[in-house]
Amino acid sequence: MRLYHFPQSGPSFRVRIALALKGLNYEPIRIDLMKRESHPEYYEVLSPDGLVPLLEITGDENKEAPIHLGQSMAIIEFLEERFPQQALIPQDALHRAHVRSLAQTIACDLHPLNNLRVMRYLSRPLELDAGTRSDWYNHWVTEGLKAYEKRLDGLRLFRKRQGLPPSIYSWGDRLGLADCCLIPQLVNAPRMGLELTSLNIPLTLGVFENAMAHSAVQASHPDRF
Ligand SMILES: N[C@@H](CCC(=O)N[C@@H](CS)C(=O)NCC(=O)O)C(=O)O
Repeated sequence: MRLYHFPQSGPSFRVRIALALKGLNYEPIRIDLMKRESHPEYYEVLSPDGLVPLLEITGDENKEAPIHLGQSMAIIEFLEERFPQQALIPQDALHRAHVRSLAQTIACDLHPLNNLRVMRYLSRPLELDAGTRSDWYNHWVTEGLKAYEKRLDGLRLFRKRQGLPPSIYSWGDRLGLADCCLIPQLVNAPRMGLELTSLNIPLTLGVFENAMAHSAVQASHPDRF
C-alpha cells in the first residue's frame, strides 16, 4: 500500500496511526500542500477533491490497476474491515456508536472548519488578518475539544454504570478510531498559539498523554516524516 499524505495534515496523521496500530507496512508519498504545482499527477489524476490523504492499494490487494481511496474515515473503516487485527472499533453496537460519535466530533464538526483551504479562503478573498484567522481557528478547536471532553465525561459515567474499568484512551484500554482523530488535532492545535492546558479538558489531555507514549502514535508523528 502507498499513502499519499502531508506530515502535518490531521487526516493524514489519522490514517498513519491506524496503519501503525494494525502493524501494516506502507510506502508514504509526501504531497506538499504548499507546493501543489510540484504534484500535477496527484491533483489532476489521483485525487478528485485535491485533498490528502489518499490510500493506494496495490500488489496482493488487487491484481489489476491500483485502487485509490480518499477520505480518512473511509480509509480507516476499510483498513478495519480488511485487516481486523488490533480492532479500532469495539464489537458492541452501542460502544461502537459511542466511539464513532467521539471520532465525528473531531472529523465532522471540528476539522472541516479549520482545514487549509478554509483558512486560505479566510485570507483571500475574505481578507481576514492573521489575528482574526487565528481567533477563528482557536474558537472552533476550543468548541470541538470541549464537546469531546463532555462526551468523555459522559462515557466515564456510562462505563461505571456498566461495570467497565475507567478508560486509558478515549474508549477502553486500546487506542482506536476516536484516538486516531483526536491525537492529530491536539498535536496541531498549538501551531496557532492555542494553549491546551487553558481549556479545562482534563480527561482529553489525560488521553493525549497516554496516547503520546504509544509506539504507534510516535511512529506516525509528523516529525517522523
Ligand atoms: N474529510 C477529509 C479532509 C481531508 C483534508 O481536509 N485534507 C487537507 C489537509 S488537512 C487538505 O488536503 N487540504 C488541501 C487544501 O486545503 O488545499 C478527510 O478526512 O480525509
